[in-house]
Amino acid sequence: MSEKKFYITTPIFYANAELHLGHTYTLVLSDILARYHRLIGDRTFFLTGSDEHGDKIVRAAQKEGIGPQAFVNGNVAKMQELLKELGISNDLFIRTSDRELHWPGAKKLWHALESAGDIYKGTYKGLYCVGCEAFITEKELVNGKCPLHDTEPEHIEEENYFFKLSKYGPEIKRLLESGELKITPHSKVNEIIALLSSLTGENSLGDVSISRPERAIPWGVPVPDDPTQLMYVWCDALSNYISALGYGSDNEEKFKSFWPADIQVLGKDILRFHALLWPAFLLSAKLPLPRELLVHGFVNSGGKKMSKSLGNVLSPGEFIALYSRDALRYYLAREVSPIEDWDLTREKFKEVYNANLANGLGNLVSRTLKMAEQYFGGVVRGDATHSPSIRTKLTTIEAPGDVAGLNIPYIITNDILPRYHKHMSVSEINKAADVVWELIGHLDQFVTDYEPFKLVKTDKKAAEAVIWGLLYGLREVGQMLVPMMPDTAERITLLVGVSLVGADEMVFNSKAPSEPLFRRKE
Ligand code: ME8
Repeated sequence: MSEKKFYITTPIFYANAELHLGHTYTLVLSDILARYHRLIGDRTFFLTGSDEHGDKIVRAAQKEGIGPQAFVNGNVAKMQELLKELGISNDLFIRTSDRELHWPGAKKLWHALESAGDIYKGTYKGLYCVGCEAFITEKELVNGKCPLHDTEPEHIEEENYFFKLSKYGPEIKRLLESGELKITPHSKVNEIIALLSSLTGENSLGDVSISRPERAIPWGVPVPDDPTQLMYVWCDALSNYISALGYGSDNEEKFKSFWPADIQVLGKDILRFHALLWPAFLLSAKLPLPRELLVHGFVNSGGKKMSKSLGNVLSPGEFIALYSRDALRYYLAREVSPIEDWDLTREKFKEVYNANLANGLGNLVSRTLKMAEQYFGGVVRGDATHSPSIRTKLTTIEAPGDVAGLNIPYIITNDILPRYHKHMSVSEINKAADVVWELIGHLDQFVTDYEPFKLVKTDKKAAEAVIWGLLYGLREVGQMLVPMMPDTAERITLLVGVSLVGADEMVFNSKAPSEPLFRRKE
């Protein structure tokens, strides 16, 4: 068991509508990594939450004819319900409207920037996209509209507090280039450095407005010592990553023990806030920077980024209801690239489900367990592996051992488990999932090669060895699926069952499933 800590965060999602498959991807990806790190014994803290302030929320609430607090409460309840349905194992759900946990942290960060001499008052004149909750330049517009939200920005002229982002440009560039602030995929580093340069034409940035005048509806964290201004929603929102750990609100025990974040997961739409603004705030406040930003691509729908504003969303609930949460988690873990954009269609989902879950995994589990029950009453002994040819085929089954700190006995020989761990440790969850399905493929091949259903009539001992090998492999599959498909992992582990584990013997006490793990969809 390792002594390491692992702090992982997702962005906090705007509480202006229900979460869709895009957000679901971020959540599932992060959850898989959090569960993996718990599995290998890391002291893990997994944070997600909701971003509840800003114009976007106020306007959406007005449209529904209710106050912003009641409005966000309703949406947050739905978000939390979805997290449960997806099996998200977050340790905390932070809400930016939480005055006890979040506000003190946001204010403490503001004070820290102020003490560093990095905040000054000025007039902001320019364009603002409410969809992005961000100022936007003429250069970024496409046909006069924000390309992400397809809406025209608003002209704004107002008095704001500004933050000296320009002061931190060179240091951020150095941190990005040296990898001290790691961005995955690496290609994003160049993109951010190019952006950094383009903003001023040299290697520094302009300054940014970090407050908005209080409006008719005061909805946001008040700027300390100036009640006429509210913190700009990104300044408020980014501080959630530390306020959630008690920064500013308690004795900061948890903050000291978990910060800096090991991985901050986010979509590429908000990379600039996390790779420029957030590091600059932290540098100004003299706090350590996150170790890694893990940036994933977009889930598209009809060729455009799936988004509430564009109205082209697919709901995760639909897939959970029709298939299961593990089927959805499987798809997100294995069938999409964490880096590239991808498009989801209902047809593709069904095809993959039938091929890899109903047929691939589900079929192997049912077949193996039925044979174990039918031929051996479910009790399959390890000493049956004495049959030399089968033993060779399984290759060198070692005694139960310790792989990468996990007390999981390893079958197979080849490098399945080390490769699985290698991919998981660098967040390549789709490649790690491929390794699991590679093992499933080996086990299928094993059935084809040895035909235990025939062998049992001529050499029962040999058939037992084959089935023993299959159960051993399935146990391994179950272990590797713990982070990705927790329900399925538990089910497989229980069905395979082990009653005795010794140095040279492992006796399975298995039972056949009463119904298929994944029912085929026609
Ligand atoms: O930006 N494809 O919140 P948000 C992939 N509150 N991921 C997607 C996606 C898509 N089509 N749509 C959304 C905010 N996401 C701010 C964040 S953090 C301090 C504040 C995911 O509700 C992706 O992770 O718009 C993206 O970065 C995030 O949801 C944006 O969620």
